[in-house]
Amino acid sequence: MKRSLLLTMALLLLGTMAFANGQAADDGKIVVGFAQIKEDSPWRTTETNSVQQEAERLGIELKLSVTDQAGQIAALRDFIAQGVDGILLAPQTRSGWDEVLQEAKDANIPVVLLDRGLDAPEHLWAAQISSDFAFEGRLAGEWVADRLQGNGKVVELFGDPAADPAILRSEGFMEIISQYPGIEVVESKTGEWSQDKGRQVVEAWLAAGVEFDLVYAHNDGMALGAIDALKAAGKKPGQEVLIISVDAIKAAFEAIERGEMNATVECSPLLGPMGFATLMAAMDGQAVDQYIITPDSLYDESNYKDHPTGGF
Ligand code: GYE
Repeated sequence: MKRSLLLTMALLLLGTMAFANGQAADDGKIVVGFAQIKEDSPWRTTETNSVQQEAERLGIELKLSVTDQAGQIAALRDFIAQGVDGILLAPQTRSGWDEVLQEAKDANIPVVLLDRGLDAPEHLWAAQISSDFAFEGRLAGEWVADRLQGNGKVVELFGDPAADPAILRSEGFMEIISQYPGIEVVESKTGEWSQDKGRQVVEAWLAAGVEFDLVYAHNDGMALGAIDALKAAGKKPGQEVLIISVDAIKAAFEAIERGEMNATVECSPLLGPMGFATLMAAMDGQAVDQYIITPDSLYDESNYKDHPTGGF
């Protein structure tokens, strides 16, 4: 009797310890939460797949949440309450993260940022794995200056004015374009990273009689929307109006092949392997680089066939 009571107590104590230790009384599997952004963008689906595939390959249990930023903050709190071992976060916008990141830090759960940066202090997150968005913007700017020979009207389809890659892609682009007084950005508006929204914005510009020689879109999805709008208005995208964007998804390469689009700056969504390698090192207490930058190149009509996978 006494012995079995002792045993029960010992088992209960062990169970509590295991829970407090973040293993959530599971079978010892590593558990990782991924707070992904809900967005109408094929790029993002490819990134989610990359994370899921790598979790599967490593035998890690992945808790996936796909929401807007308010939902992402709630998901992070949920992951913390469940005692996950680590967190991957694709922050929708730059601001609003300090409090929840502090909560993760207090719970000893490392957070690795995937594909976007944020403006919370660096000690609150372990690493950021992304492209260099200002560099992408500069690559686009140089291509535009060259193709327009220093003269022309540009419209800009902005990602999300509060999102890190959109802000930096615009800044990098303007850094180059501002050196060319003959190039004017006549309109700039958000297409919310979405093909459908991008189409609507360009339709409205065309309806209002805005004239432009080139569309610079912060992602391929919005560029494809611009192509839809131009075609519907009887214009020839890729010829009468040049189209350049960022991401290098397969559909953009197909549009270049059809002659409807001119260029796209690569931005890899295949961040699963590096994301988990970094997160697991951080979980292990190892020092990791705070910024891990994936290299990008520009693809246009002249070299798109050289891309190793024909787009993402
Ligand atoms: O370019 C875009 C997506 O954060 C780098 O977000 C990412 C961007 C990507 O919606 O297509």
